[in-house]
Amino acid sequence: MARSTSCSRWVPLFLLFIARLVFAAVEDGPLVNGDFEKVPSNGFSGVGDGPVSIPDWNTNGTVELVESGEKQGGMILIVPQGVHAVRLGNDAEISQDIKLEKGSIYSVTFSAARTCAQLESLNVSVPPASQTIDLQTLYSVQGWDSYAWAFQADSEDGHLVFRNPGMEDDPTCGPIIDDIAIKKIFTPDKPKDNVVINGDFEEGPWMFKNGSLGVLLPTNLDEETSSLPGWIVESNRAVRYIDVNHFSVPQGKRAIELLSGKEGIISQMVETTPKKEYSLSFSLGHAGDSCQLPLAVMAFAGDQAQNIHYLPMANETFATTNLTFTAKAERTRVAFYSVYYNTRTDDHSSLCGPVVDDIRVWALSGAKRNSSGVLTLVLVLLVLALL
Ligand SMILES: *[C@@H]1O[C@H](CO)[C@@H](O)[C@H](O)[C@H]1NC(C)=O
Ligand SMILES: *[C@@H]1O[C@H](CO)[C@@H](O)[C@H](O)[C@H]1NC(C)=O
Ligand SMILES: *[C@@H]1O[C@H](CO)[C@@H](O)[C@H](O)[C@H]1NC(C)=O
Ligand SMILES: *[C@@H]1O[C@H](CO)[C@@H](O)[C@H](O)[C@H]1NC(C)=O
Ligand SMILES: *[C@@H]1O[C@H](CO)[C@@H](O)[C@H](O)[C@H]1NC(C)=O
Ligand SMILES: *[C@@H]1O[C@H](CO)[C@@H](O)[C@H](O)[C@H]1NC(C)=O
Ligand SMILES: [Ca+2]
Repeated sequence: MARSTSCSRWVPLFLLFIARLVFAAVEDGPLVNGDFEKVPSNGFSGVGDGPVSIPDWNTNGTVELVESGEKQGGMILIVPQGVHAVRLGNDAEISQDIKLEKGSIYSVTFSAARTCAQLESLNVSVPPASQTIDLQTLYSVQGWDSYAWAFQADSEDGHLVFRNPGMEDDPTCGPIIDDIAIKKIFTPDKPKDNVVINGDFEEGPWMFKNGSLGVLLPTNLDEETSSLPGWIVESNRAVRYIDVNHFSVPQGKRAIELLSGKEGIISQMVETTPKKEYSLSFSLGHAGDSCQLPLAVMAFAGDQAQNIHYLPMANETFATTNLTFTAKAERTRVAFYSVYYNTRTDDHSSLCGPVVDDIRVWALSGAKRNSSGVLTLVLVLLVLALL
């Protein structure tokens, strides 16, 4: 009797364990065969001769595995990492099922290269969410870049799809994709004495340890569904998320490098009290990527806009700047863009720019004095009432 009771107590636990096994959401990091290096059933030998089946991926349309060094029409194909990558022909797609936590925000990181010199783009989706990422702008001279796209999981059963929406005359054109990873994004709590969320940029998309180009964050106007929690990229060009392993970062492990002048804007609406005076402070520096000087940002806080130059100093890679503003509303826009359109001194074509990090906004003590004044008044009134 006692035996069966203890047994029946264990059964639900066991079922729960099984359920957890079955519904275990995808882990942060590379997707299964996300680098396309897994050997197909008939080997890599057929690579270059047209469509092959790709382990762990579903395909539709002309999907090819390509090999680094492979030539096509006199052009050497670019493989971002390792030896193999995948190319999507006209209207072709690859997809993979992923288990998700319903309601959570995820960010997908992937590398992409365009092949023929024309408009190329990629439609990345986890239906019903989707975004078309424009591959027209080459941000780095290597010919490929990493991008991040965020979505909110609509159900536990996600279906990640990369589709080439293009319809080119030359069907061998079409983007190359490689190194696909995913990360569940969490929004950090609002810090004390600072109304900026994720102002240190430590929370963001998956980055490969050896991904030396950083990760581009394309336009994203939805602050609820952002690879960079708290922030939106409100311009039509991307900004670059950089890490301390490959770039100079002012604070912690990660920061933002602003690219493309006015065409790369990050912003956040922060909570403020109207008429209160605030200070905005941030670190401004260089990424250590031989970016052509001068470096400067335009910083906005409410109706204040200030052009701030980075002055290279002996052995520092950044300087801390602050400006004060008076809030006009309960939400104040804080935004940054690069004043100049910078490129690297070594190749004169890779885009680069100033680095911003450690962004803080806090109410100045003057305003606190005002509230303590109110407190004193209340105390005086209380004392008077008691008398
Ligand atoms: C492949 O794509 C075509 C055109 O988009 C579509 O009609 C077809 O249903 C797809 N096939 C599969 C197996 O998804
Ligand atoms: C991208 O793909 C999704 C899912 O297939 C589709 O719903 C969406 O309309 C596509 N977007 C564009 C711009 O083609
Ligand atoms: C990057 O790391 C992956 C996995 O850790 C490895 O397979 C790949 O060869 C590395 N690439 C470079 C360029 O170091
Ligand atoms: C910067 O310079 C100062 C004085 O010249 C020196 O004490 C300090 O160690 C240097 N810091 C770094 C990071 O090199
Ligand atoms: C703001 O910067 C000025 C000099 O740039 C400095 O004197 C001042 O202490 C700073 N204020 C705060 C609150 O950091
Ligand atoms: C303090 O309050 C007074 C009256 O409400 C206002 O005029 C003043 O601007 C406030 N000072 C600050 C620093 O907000
Ligand atoms: Ca940081």
